[in-house]
Amino acid sequence: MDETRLAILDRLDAGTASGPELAASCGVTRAAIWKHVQSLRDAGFEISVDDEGYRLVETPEYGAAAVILGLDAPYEVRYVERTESTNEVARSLAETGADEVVVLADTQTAGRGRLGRAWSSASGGIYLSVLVRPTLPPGEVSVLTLLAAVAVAQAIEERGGAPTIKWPNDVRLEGKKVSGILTEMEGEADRVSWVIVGIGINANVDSEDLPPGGTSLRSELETDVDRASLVRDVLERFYALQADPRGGLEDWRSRSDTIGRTVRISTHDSDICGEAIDVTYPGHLRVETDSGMVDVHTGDCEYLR
Ligand code: BT5
Repeated sequence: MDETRLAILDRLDAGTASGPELAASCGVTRAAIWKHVQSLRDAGFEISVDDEGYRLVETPEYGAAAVILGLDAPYEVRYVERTESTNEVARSLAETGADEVVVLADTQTAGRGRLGRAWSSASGGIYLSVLVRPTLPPGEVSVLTLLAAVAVAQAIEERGGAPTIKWPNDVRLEGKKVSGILTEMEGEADRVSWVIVGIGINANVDSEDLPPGGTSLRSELETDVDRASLVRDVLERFYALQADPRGGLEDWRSRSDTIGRTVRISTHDSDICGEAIDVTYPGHLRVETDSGMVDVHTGDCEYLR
């Protein structure tokens, strides 16, 4: 959002302010303030004006403006009410050279899971894709999936839930999937060009409308969540966790419901069965099998016990 508009919102968030006061603090004319206030109204902010000045009456419930207000991470946020897949929108932005952009949607018409699977994306959920250009080597990009899962889990904890994480990408409540992550990347053998971390969270949707094994925050917390605040929280945590990915892995381990389980991991060419012992950097599952220790890079994990 335009810097002046953000400054006006910040100031009005603290209380009523007169036109001259806003003009002085933003370094623009009163006429310019008036124009910015009109644009903010167009973006969904209800701003009243009387003898004392401008007053912020209501902020939009959801969308870019609602998320960006008070966001403590350097992302640009773009909102589309409805799109095929936020990962696809982010991909087109990546191709134009964009960086640190978040694409957010209220609903997706062709939401994607891994390996071409579908992601159910009813209105009321959270569907976002973070486009980043990390300095990580390509082989370490998978850690971003784990950090995103930690960010989502921590944000749910903040709202009273007790989530666990199933390797590699499921955040669960009561053993049911409440969030999934799809990380896509482009680069060369030794250099990452861009990474898109797509995060779906079943927020204010009914669990009956989800595929079997899924649940929602509405169903588990028995209340609707403020989606804008939840998105902000996830983005801030995801950004902060990237400063210390190995430390983030520790946060992942402490929430894991995979470590210690007997698992079957289906990879593209084989099934690996054994006991999940640990997750090692950048996110490989270490499995003790009958024929020795195996570090699995990716696959679908099924709990046998
Ligand atoms: C995932 O795949 O869990 C990754 C989901 C990523 C979704 C986000 S939304 C924003 C961004 N844009 C996109 O288009 N995608 C990303 P996977 O591990 O393959 O799990 C997919 C499986 O989970 C499906 O085959 C279903 O069984 C189940 N599933 C589908 N939709 C679900 C939902 N909303 N909640 C819980 N489970 C679901």
